[in-house]
Formats: sequence, C-alpha cells, structure tokens
Amino acid sequence: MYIIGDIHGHYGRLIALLQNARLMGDDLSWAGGDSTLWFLGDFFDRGPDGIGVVNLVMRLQREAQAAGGRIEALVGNHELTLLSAHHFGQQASTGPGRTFLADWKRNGGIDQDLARLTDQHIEWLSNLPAMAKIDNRLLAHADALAYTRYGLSIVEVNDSFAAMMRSEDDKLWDEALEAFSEHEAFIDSREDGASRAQAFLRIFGAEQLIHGHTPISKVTRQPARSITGALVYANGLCVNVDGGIYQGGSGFVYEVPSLN
Ligand SMILES: [Mn+2]
Repeated sequence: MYIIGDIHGHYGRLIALLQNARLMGDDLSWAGGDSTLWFLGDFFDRGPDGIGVVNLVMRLQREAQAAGGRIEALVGNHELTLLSAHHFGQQASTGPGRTFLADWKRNGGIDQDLARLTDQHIEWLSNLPAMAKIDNRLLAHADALAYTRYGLSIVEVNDSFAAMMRSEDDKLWDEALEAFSEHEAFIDSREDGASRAQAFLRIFGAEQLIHGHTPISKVTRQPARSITGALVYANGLCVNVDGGIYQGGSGFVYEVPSLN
C-alpha cells in the first residue's frame, strides 16, 4: 500500500512522484497494477493547479479499478475551504477573512480552481471520507484531536462529515473549518504528544496514525526516524506524510511497511 500526502495543486510534482514510484507510466496512465494508493487530502490551494490534480486522481482511480488496483482519498481541510467558498462565497464566516471566500483566499485559494470547479468535482469531493482504518493503521488528513468532536468511531466521524458536506448550513461548515485549523496534536511541544496519540488511537481502535496536514519540518523538533521520506514520531505511534510540497519540498510516496 502506498500513501501520498498534501499535494496542494502541484500537478507536475505529483506526476513525478507517481512515475518515480512506478505507479504511473510515461503516458500518464495507471501503472500500479493491483496496488492500493491512498491520498490523504489537501489537493487544493497554495499551488497552481488543484483542479488538474483532482482530475488526474479521478481518472487514475478509474484506471486502477479496471486494473484490479485501488485509489482512495480522504478529505483535507483545503477541500473544505474550497467547497465552502463555492457554497457560501461572500456569506459571513467567523474566520479572519470574515467571509468564506476571503478565508479561502487567505489560505492560499487559487481563483482558477474555484472557476473550474464542476458539479462532478463537487460530487466526488463531497463524498470523500475523513478517516479510514487499514489493518491496524488509522489514516486521517490532520494531526488533530478535533475528529473526536465528530464521533468516537470511524463510522460516526465519516457519517458526521458526510452530513456536514451535504448540508447547506454554513454554521456547520464554519465549525468544521475552525476545527481543522488544529495542528500538531501529537507533537511533544506542550504536553506529552505520545500519550495523546495513544488515547486518540485507542478511541478508533488502531495502533498507528498516518497523517498529513503539518509539514514534516515542524515535527523534527522531537525524536523521529525517517522511513522512505515519512517521519515516524511519538514513540512510533504517528507517521507524518506531509512532504511540504507547497513550501518547495519534493514530497514522497510512502510505501507502508507490511505488518509483522
Ligand atoms: Mn491540511
């Protein structure tokens, strides 16, 4: 199983990553056979072509399925900001920009992405789950305790997110955007990050969290080891796969070590 973190509109970088991992051929078609590939969200904002990235992922998802493989994706906060800008535009928010549109722009929103967003994109994005468990690993976009506001099981969290993303209630969206401004819940800055990670993982019945959302450089202030680019920290309980592409990082494809 392969995992890719935050792409943030960097279409060319994504192609290079996929080709280097032999998941994509020179002709840009799926070459991963029956492999499984997960994207952990944040396709949009801060980089030039979020729509190009999502178009590519949607096409590869169909090609992978036809080849006996699988591509899955989680929703990140930048999918929520873009969708909220589309749904609510100039309506008032509690964010620093005071409207959903201005908040999205402040977070790196790209006008061309909003202009090119189709009903098909909205449908696909609005159906992305927030969390998944693969064997004993929990996959989530953010290193944030805020998921527990949405439920105390993966099914509950995903159902709550799905209801929110189908909702026309701007307050629900506003709350979600506020919740996912949280970062670094499992870093040892203020309290014992590993203890918090353990408690979080126990709630969702998993042994390790794999997340994006916070560039690895922010995690390296505590003991961590690198496995094919990903950083394992919090006593091995957390794996960070945000390669900081929007900050000029090259990113990476994380090949999840097999169990036992
Ligand atoms: Mn994020």
